Amino acid sequence: MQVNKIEGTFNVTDAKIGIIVSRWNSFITERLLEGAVDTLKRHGVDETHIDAVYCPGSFEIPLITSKLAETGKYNALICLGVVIRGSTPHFDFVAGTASRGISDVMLKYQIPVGFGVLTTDTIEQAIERAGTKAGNKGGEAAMTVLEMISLYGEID
Ligand code: DLZ
Repeated sequence: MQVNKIEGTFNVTDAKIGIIVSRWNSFITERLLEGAVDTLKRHGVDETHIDAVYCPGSFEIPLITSKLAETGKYNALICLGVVIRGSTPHFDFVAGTASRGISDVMLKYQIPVGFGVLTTDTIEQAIERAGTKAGNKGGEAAMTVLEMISLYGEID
């Protein structure tokens, strides 16, 4: 194929990253944070260039993400939370507000935002996605923002 291929790399070592961490289900969100930070460090991001900002629950993630984006200090943001259907009667409101709000911030401020908010039926499924048998979604969100920072820089 003769197309001009434009794609990102994972080589953005000078990046400054803000991570928004929901304290609800914190024993899981802390594992997501470890996964995200570990992935960023493995790809050369200096730990001192990573800020972790804690908010009460996933419902509050969009507001804090928006505030951090507004500062202009970060190359990318990563949102980490856990919303469990079985234990959250208003699952759809919390999960829907978080996902819609996060994507709104991404588009409004033109900044890559990694979506590391788990939405699961059970707590076991959440644990599986936070560093046990289904990988670590915090780490995956970190990989995504590294690629997106690079890709975004390729497009003028
Ligand atoms: C209230 C609540 C409930 C029941 N469940 C969750 C959840 O599973 N995951 C989560 O991140 N947050 C939950 N919250 C808290 C809300 O996100 C929010 O912090 C409160 O409703 C206060 O605005």
